[in-house]
Amino acid sequence: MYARPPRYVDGLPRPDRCLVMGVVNVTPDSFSDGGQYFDTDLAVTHGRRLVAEGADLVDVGGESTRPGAVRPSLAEELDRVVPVVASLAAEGAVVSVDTMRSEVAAAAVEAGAVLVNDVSGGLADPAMYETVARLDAAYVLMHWRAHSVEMQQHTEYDDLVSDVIAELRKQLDAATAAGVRPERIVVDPGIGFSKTGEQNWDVLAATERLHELELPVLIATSRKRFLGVLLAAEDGALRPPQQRDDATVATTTLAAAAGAWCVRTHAVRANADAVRVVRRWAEGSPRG
Ligand code: PMM
Repeated sequence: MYARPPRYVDGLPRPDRCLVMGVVNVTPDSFSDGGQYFDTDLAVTHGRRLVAEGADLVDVGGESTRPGAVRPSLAEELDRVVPVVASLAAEGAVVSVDTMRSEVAAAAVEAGAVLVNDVSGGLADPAMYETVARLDAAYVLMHWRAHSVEMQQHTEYDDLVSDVIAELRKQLDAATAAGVRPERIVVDPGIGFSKTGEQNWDVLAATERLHELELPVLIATSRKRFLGVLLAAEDGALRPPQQRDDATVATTTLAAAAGAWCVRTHAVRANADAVRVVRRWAEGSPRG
């Protein structure tokens, strides 16, 4: 049994249970919602609904990171993300920005975001760590090896979980050397990023080992392909993304029980219920 990591991140909600981050993808090609929210007003309405359903944070992203995705330009990403962040933050939502670009991170924080969720963990943009340090924003640092077009060509590991932890540690050292405060950092093993379906399960099974890093852990499995493979039909057809939500609740429950600080999900309500069940279960009965 590993020690529990810190439960709190400076400046973010502290509900004494696993947090739920709701996903607001402002992209035309997101694999999991078919680009349904590629419009500022629709995205804001969706974010509002996620908050009403119990999201502790809403994660606004303008770049699809599904395998094979092509990057939008900086201007396009700014156009997609900043108005949505500004509207939701103005309404009191706790907003994170899902970006690998320091310019987008800075504009989003100026518009009211409090957390920079960088799936590249600082590796895609050499200015990211300095920017996050200057903004003094909270920062999700994810395990990452390459952009989406080629990430599935980088799935070689000597010892999967040890390598993921060692690579995260290297990214962390660089982030803190650039001035990011450790109290502001969350780590994420990057489910689906430079990992095969089987490797995703191996990383999830080792969630507690991530506590070696002594930082809060975020786990994002929602609607991902490896769930579609697990639940494939007899003819081999993958379970479609929109029908992976029940399985996502199961991974949320297990991640929360393994000490995750936060889960990132598309369908919020059921996951918000699940993390409350996990907290109550862990409390046990007063009789002990
Ligand atoms: N996965 C996606 C997007 N953002 N952020 C974090 N921290 N961790 C993830 O695993 C992650 C992420 C891809 O999923 P989506 O396209 O459904 O948003």
